[in-house]
Amino acid sequence: MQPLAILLTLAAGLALPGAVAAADAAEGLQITAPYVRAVPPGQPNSAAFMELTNRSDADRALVAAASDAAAVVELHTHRMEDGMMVMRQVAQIDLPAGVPVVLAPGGLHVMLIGLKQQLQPGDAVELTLVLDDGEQVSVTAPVQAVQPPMHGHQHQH
Ligand SMILES: [Cu+2]
Repeated sequence: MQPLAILLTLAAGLALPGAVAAADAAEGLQITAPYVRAVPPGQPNSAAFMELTNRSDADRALVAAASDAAAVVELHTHRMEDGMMVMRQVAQIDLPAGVPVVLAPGGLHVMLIGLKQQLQPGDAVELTLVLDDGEQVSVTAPVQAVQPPMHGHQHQH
């Protein structure tokens, strides 16, 4: 067999089990208790929270998220800067192998910017999580009422 033919055969063999790879990713990343914060009508932004556990043997990272429910979806954290709790975009959320990572109000979250739909309790938001190895994992997050502790406003002293 010519080298090119071997390459093509390999590529065809690798391309086929796409659905299997997606299923592996779903098993590799355990998503517990996902939810999206309900917001009043007219509120442009919200956030999604969940617990992520990387069940694979390799360290992974969440590098992006997407949703049809918002114009822009970003990965955010809160941190203290000059005595103020502020929200900052992060390039990725590390998911070390076997370690639960909590996305919760006041901490890490998936920011939904420019909501395209109302988010009332009983609704649900479809999210796609993108890992650093290119795997995409879909999750359905129910909308729940949450007290907003520090999200969206800053304390000035
Ligand atoms: Cu945010």
